[in-house]
Amino acid sequence: MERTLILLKPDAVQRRLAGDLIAKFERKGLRLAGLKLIHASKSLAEKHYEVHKERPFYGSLISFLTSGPTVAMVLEGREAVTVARNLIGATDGVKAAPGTIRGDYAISVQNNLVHGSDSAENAAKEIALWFQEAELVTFTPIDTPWVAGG
Ligand code: DAT
Ligand code: MG
Repeated sequence: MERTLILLKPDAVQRRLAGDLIAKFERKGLRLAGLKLIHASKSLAEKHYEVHKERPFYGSLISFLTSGPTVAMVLEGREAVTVARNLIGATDGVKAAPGTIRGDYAISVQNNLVHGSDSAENAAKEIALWFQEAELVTFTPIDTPWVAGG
């Protein structure tokens, strides 16, 4: 089973979409392993987006991620990274396919509501950045045989 880090970024919380977006991931069959509301510090945001440090939009991206509370989640399931990225859609809301979160709710590139880890390796790093080990819970939902199949 794989884990991924999902952030419902400040635009999602401000627009009161957090509940709807959590539901989309749950409905697909991913299970929550961690969940909290957190107002990211500058240092946390900078570490999270460190890979984009040299990009022209980096400053604006950090201001955005620190502008209000974020819902941080760890989701678990079969190929959780790929499953979540497919649900989230392309980076630019204009290009994201209808049916995806960004395709249905976003028209911006920066204010695109959700972050999802792009590999299992980056997921492990990002989870360690946003969560303490003690904040993560592993359990087996009772419908697992029905959801995960054979
Ligand atoms: P994603 O969030 O789809 O993984 P990314 O890792 O390439 O996209 O970029 C991280 C975030 O940076 C993205 O969610 C929005 C912002 N961003 C990316 N490209 C941008 C651009 N050309 N202009 C402004 N913001 C951008
Ligand atoms: Mg990315």
